[in-house]
Amino acid sequence: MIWQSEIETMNPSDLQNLQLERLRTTVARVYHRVPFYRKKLDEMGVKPEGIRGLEDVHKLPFTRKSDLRENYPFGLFAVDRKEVVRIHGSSGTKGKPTVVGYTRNDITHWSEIVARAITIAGGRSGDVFHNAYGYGLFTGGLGLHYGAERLGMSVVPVSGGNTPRQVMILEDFRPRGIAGTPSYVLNIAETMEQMGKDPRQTSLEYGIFGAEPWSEEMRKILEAKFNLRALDIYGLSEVMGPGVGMECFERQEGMHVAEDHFYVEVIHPLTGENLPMGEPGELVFTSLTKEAFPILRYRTGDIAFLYPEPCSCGRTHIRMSRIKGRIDDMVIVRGVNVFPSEIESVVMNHPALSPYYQVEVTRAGTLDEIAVFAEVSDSVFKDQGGFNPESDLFRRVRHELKTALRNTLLISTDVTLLAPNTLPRSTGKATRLVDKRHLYEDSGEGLPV
Ligand code: DLL
Repeated sequence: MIWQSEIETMNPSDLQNLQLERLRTTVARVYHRVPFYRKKLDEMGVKPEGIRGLEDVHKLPFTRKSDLRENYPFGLFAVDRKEVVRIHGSSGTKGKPTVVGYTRNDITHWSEIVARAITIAGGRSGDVFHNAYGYGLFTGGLGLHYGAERLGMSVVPVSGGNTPRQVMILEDFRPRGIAGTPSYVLNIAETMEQMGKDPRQTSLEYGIFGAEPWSEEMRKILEAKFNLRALDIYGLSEVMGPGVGMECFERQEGMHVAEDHFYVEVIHPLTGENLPMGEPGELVFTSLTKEAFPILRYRTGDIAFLYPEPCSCGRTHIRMSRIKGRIDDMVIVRGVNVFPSEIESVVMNHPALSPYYQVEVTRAGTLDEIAVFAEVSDSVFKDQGGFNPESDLFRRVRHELKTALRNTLLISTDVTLLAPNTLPRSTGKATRLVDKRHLYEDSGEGLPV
């Protein structure tokens, strides 16, 4: 079955008409059912009837993560709680999670969107599909699961963790496709290597990787290690979950937004103004079909741009670039903006390093400082007969990494090399940035308080 190819190749004016009709329904829905939105729209003098063209989206208020927190848990739901058949939440590293709900129709739509996304990535009905995204409040596991089932795949719901067992299942069930965070799937490859197995010998042909920023260098490493094609999937619980954007197998450059269900904008993160195509800024989404948790102009905090030109794959849905990072993860070092993904590219390009790194941000007085921790590769470690940070080779590698980071990021960083297997391995979203700035805040001395 080819998934809804008419929708994906719809001509742009028909697509815009469909979006407008759905936008009007969504605005009316939130106006009449969600007091939070009614109050906001009234304050701004916007009535649902005032939405006449797609450009009127700019009249609508933004929604922020703090709005979800303030209405925790169910305050932004647009249906009676009894119509909600599923509840998910964001990872919620800071305090309570942000909670979202789905009606039966929402789950049907989401499953179809994900089925389409898996197809875009090269998946087919009948494939065995190894789903290593975490199952639970996180949308990754169940989101991919329902989509894969909808497509008619044999889904293996392994979730994240217990990696040696994952290796056994990969070998025995012979899946064509795998889904998981790129950092966790890399961890599976490393575990296979430690078990004396070659990840290139698995049956995998494509990987659906997302839920965290990952670089082109990480893509090359995953593709080489498993001999598969690695494709980027984007999504967030507040807007739906995985499947909001999906990179196509054919072009592998930019993610097609499921535009029949989501309206995408890119804005300047400080002024809130809309930016032209091609210019990076903060992604903003409005849901067009959701019933339980419709959302207007959600500020994602994710940085990307929209491609102005159509895709050679033939799909007309707009492409967003891969995510450079989250605004919250951006560090400003002596006036230069730095994202961990830029550091990832440099570390992964160095032949003597393994693809594991962590970035620590500290504060000296009023200035932020970055320290990069990276592991040397197994082969370098073995060649040197162990880990001696003062050996000529390790000194040279450290110097080269420092220079490459300075040339790319235009700032100087502290670099520490580590023995293989020192940094924590991820089973879900990797922690790339360890922010210790709060420890330095009130001292005024640049020393931890
Ligand atoms: O991470 C949904 C998801 C599951 C996407 C599985 C893809 C695959 P949340 O836990 O709500 O939802 O986190 C959403 O993760 O705002 C981004 O910052 C980040 N993120 C998601 N996909 C990507 C990606 C899921 N492909 C937050 N590249 C988002 C970079 C991503 N960052």
